Order: sequence, then C-alpha cells, then structure tokens
Amino acid sequence: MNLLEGSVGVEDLVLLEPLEQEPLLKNLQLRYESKEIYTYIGNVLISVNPYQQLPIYGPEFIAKYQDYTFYELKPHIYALANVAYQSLRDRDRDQCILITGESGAGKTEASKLVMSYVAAVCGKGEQVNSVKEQLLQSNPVLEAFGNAKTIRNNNSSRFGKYMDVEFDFKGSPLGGVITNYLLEKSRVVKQLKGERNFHIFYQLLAGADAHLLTALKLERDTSGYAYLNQKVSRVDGMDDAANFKAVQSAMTVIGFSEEEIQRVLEVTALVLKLGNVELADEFQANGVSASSIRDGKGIQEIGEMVGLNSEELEKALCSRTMKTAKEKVVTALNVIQAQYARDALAKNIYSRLFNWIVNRINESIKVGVGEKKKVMGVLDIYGFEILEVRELHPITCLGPAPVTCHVSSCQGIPWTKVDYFDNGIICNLIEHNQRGILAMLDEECLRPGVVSDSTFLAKLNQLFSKHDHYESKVTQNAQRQYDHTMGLSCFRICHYAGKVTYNVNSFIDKNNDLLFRDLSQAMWKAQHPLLRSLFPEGDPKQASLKRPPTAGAQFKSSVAILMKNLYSKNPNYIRCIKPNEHQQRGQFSWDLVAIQTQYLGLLENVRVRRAGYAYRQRYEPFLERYRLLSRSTWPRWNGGDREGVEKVLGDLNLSSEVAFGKTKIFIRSPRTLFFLEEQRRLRLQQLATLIQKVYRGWR
Ligand code: AD9
Ligand code: MG
Repeated sequence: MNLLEGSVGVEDLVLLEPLEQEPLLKNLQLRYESKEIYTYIGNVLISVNPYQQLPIYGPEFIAKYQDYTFYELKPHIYALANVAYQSLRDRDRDQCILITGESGAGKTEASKLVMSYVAAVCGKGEQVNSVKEQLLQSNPVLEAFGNAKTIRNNNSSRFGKYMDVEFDFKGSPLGGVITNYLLEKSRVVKQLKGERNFHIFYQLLAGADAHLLTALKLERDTSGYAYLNQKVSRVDGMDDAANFKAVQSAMTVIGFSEEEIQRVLEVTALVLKLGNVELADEFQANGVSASSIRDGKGIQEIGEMVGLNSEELEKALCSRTMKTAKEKVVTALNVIQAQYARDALAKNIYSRLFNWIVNRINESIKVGVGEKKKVMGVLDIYGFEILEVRELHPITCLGPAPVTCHVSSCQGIPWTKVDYFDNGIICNLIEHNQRGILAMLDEECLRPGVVSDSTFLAKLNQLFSKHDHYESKVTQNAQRQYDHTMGLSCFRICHYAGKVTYNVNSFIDKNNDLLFRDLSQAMWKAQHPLLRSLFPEGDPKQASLKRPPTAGAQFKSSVAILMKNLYSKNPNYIRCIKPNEHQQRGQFSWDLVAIQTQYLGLLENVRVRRAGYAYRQRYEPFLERYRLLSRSTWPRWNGGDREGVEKVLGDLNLSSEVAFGKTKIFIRSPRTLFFLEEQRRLRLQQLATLIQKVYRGWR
C-alpha cells in the first residue's frame, strides 16, 4: 500500500514507505496543503509555518490534548508540550524544549504555544496565576526591544533566548530565569534595505500620547530620525501604537514601576536622539582634522533629558583620552571617528538597556533559593540566515542536535548504517580552544597596534587552507576556482545549512567591543539613574586595568553553560520549517523545504528512529505483550520466550517482516509494530466483551 495515496500523508514519518527524500517532502506537502502543519518523527515534532491563524489552538484544544496520550490525537505542538510537562510533573524529570529552524520558520511562535499550553494546564490559584501572567508577559516586552522586521520575517528575533520555567513538586509554576544571547546591536544604527530598527522605536513614536512625546522631546513622525530606515516605517498587519500599549501594560504586570517604565523609555528616546547628533569636520590650526557637533540643539536636549553636561558629552564624542604610565594624552577625533564613537555609544546604550530589562524581568520572576524545583527550559535561538555577507555577529554553531545511532551488531543482524552530518567539524573550526577561528581572533586582539583585520584573515588562510569547510579568495585561488561573489576581505564557512560568507572588516574591533573610556565616563556622570547604572566602568574608582573578555570569548562561555544546562535535561525537539520565502499562506516551495529537511537531517532522523526504536525488544516482554494474538500461545505457553515469539509471528504471517536476534526480536518496518498494536487492541476489546458476557451469564 502506498501510504500517501488519497490521504493527507502519514502522521509519523517513521511510517513512511519508501523512506526517501521525495516521499518525505511529498508527505509534508500533502499535509501542509490540508492544513496539517504538524508531523512526527517518533517524539520529534515537525512544524511547517502555516502563515495563517489555524483553528487548532486555544482552551478547547488544550483541554483535548491534556486528556490523551501522545499518539491518540493528531500530531500537535500541544501533545509535545503535554508529554514534556507530564514527565516533569509525574516523573520528576527536568525537561528542555529545543526549537530549531531558519529565520521565519516559526520558532518563536512555537515557543509561545508551548508556554501558553503549560501555563494553561499547570496549577491554579491567585498566586500561581500571577506567576503565569508575569512569565507570559515577558514575551511582548522582549519582543518589542529585541525583535525587528527583517527581509525574512516581519517579527524576527534579533537575540537568542533561553528560558527556564521552574515548578514546585506539584507541578505549579514558581517563576523562572531568562538568559539572552547576542543582541544584534548593529541594527540600532543601521538596517539593511527593507528592514526596520527594533520595534520599540516605532511603537514609542506611534503609541506614546502627546504628553509623553513632549516629555521625551520626540516627534511623532519617524522621518525625522536618522537611525530609522526612512523607506520602511510600517509593517503590514502590525499595529505599532496598539503594541506600545501592550508593552506598557506587560511591563506593569511584570512589576516594573511607573518610574522604571519612564526611565526605560527615556533611554530609548536618548538612543534615537543620539542618531540625530550631526558631526562636522573642523580643522585645527596645526592642520590636524578634528570634529565638532554641528547643531547644538539636539545635544542640548539630550543633556537636559538625562542630566548631562552637553559640553562634556561633545568632548567625549569628539576626542579620545589615552593614558600612559606617565601622562594623559587627548587626541582629537576626525569626523569619521567621531561618528563611529557616536554609533558605538548608541549601540552600547541600547544593548545594555536590553540586558538591564532582561535582568529586571528576572528579578520579578526569580524563585527563592533553596526551594526544590523542577525545571522546563525553552530554547528559541535566532534562525539561520544566508545573507550575502555576514558581519562578526552570528557565528554560531548550534546546528541540528547530534543524533547517534547505536545498533548492536552483536545480535548478528545486518542493519544499514545511518550517515549523520557531524556538526562537530564546524564547531571545532570555529570554537577549538587553541586553533579555532574565535581563538585566533582573541589572539589577534591581544596584540593591539600590530594587527589588523587583514593580518587576522591571513592567519586564518594559512591555518585552514586545507580545511574542507573553510574557503577564502586565497585558498580558492590555490584551488583554481574563481568566485566573483567573494571579496578579498572575506572568508566563508561551509555550514551544513549552506555557505556563509563573513567579511573580516572590523572583526577585531567588534570582538574587542571596547567603548572609549571617555564615553563610559561621560555616561556615568549623567544624573539619570538608569543610564548611569548601565556604565559602571565609567566610575573612575572602578576603573580596573583588567581587560574585559572579548565578545567571542563571552559568547563561547555562555554557549558552554547553555550546553551543560541542556545536557542535564530530557530533550524534546521541535523542528520548524519555512514553507516559502514570501511569508505567504498556502505556498509550499519544494526546493526551499528540501534544503531545510536536509540540514535539519530529517531523513537521517527517521532512519535513526527506525533503527534504534522499540522495534527491537527482548523476547520476554515482547511475548508477554503479544501472546494473546495466537492460539498457540494464549491462554497458556509452556515453551521458551524466543520460540513463543516465533509462534506468534508465524501465526500472523509476519515471519518475513522480522529478524530473530540472539536475545532480541528486530522488526524491520514500524508498520508491523503498528499492525501488532492494532491487533492487540482489537483482541483486548474482544476479550473484554467476552468477559462481560460471562459475567452477565453468572448473574
Ligand atoms: V527568527 O529566526 O526569530 O527570524 P522564527 O522565530 O523562527 O524566526 P516566528 O516564530 O517569528 O519565526 O514566525 C514568523 C511568523 O510566521 C510569525 O510572525 C507568524 O506570522 C507566522 N507563524 C509562525 N508560526 C505560526 C503558527 N503556528 N500559526 C500561525 C504562524 N502563524
Ligand atoms: Mg524568532
């Protein structure tokens, strides 16, 4: 039987026959076209973004999935959430939900659906409800400050997020902890064509009432702000003004005071206004180029808003103080350098504000120390993007989770080996302690003055010229391949999901991520308590000589902590798939999905499932479960376990579907197992009726 004929495809790809790429895609397509966006591979959930609101969510569905076991209803994200939550509550196992997929595939929506399901089923009562509300309301706040419209996704997460939700022994939520990774701060000052800055800027301008706007010295029209892309200020279907109200109320629910909300908005406004500070060339008498602020009004307003002396701010933007052992030397910055300093300041203020918000939320939702708790972690990282050229930012190697396939050959049965992409090779290339790309970058950063981005690239070229996953103009030339798309200052990493080109321009700078001390000192002098608290290193008394860890090193260590955390939990996987590039409902682009199924390793996933599933089992429990299916073994069997199993399967004509190992029975196709299960169910029904009849007869 072809399982695909006249149906909406199989609900579990483990049942797919033949197990090949084309039927797998066809199956997903058939299901997608029938609005069945969820499909299983065993307990892994595949979710294809529907780009429309389907009537399959909400209280009614939550109630339904709560009462059934995994395979009894159609595949659904609620079923996965239910399994994870029940296992946490009843079996005391910490869980994590790992959501992967490319940008726009539906990871963030999936994480919200999981959270809302868990919130709906976990405990009741006033206290519990208020914890739930706080946890759920963290989403609109973090999305306002950390999401933006990109070419690929109108609500793209520009930071990575891991959230631990903590429960008491009864399974009621106590609180949680959010960890954020690498906010894409370059977006604050510059956006690609067709993209927007972070949502909050537009929300603030559209949604603030006249009184608030005046207090923040802002104008409603986005066209007056240099940091906002003038070509796209609105997103179809997105109501910035309404969202602003939602963010304000979410902050209140979480526990931000009115004053705190006001302070956060002031710092947000400050960033916008910094973008409008225009710098001009100025030539000093000695011929050295210097810079100054062109129009004093903006800087004056900034000064008033955050309690900063505007002359001091101008000085910090337009000059740089270098300290040597003996003296302090002040150098003037030319206009390019001063603009760079201004943008660096804006990016730093914003990303530190974002961290502050995350910490503030954590303060509200944190659980007392010493309380015994069970934990469910939800990981929503930003999706893979293949853009033309990348900056330092997203070198990440959180690829598909490695799956290992253990098939015992000692049973004497031939099984096919499953090839699985080993993401470890890429991780090693990037992360290896002494010889990875990040380590090289750190090494270069320790030699200020001597090195540049190009010496860094030269070093990589030398080291990795023979690496299968590394390419650059130099190594390509060596291989006599010429590629016009790659510039001289680029290198390329061949990730499993595709090749990504990185431009080394300002890699060293970004990795150092040092803000000129003049700027942090100026910020620290502000009267504004929040702004000031974001720059503790500006306090001259605090000024330590210790070098802060580089961006690469920080990222590496935060990923290491995350991995350790995840390994200690029972994983539940959601693989999100983006059906088309146009954010359109109903369109299934075969090629696009094909690439994703390949790098998500879905086919291999199914093979691994089949190879190592319950499809092999020791004879004894197998016989116990199925002996009721044969007259030879039911109701009594006096022989050995293996012989009993042979009898049952022989009587059902299934001998050719299985292989008999030394201690275990192996079943080739999961369909056989499903068939056995179905027969068992029918037989049990039959027996139950029989018993009832006998019982009635007695009465
Ligand atoms: V990115 O890596 O953050 O750029 P995500 O997070 O994978 O990306 P997201 O969850 O933001 O993608 O989904 C993109 C859009 O698809 C959402 O804004 C919704 O409009 C749409 N979407 C995703 N999942 C669903 C769903 N289950 N039902 C309806 C959905 N719409
Ligand atoms: Mg997202």
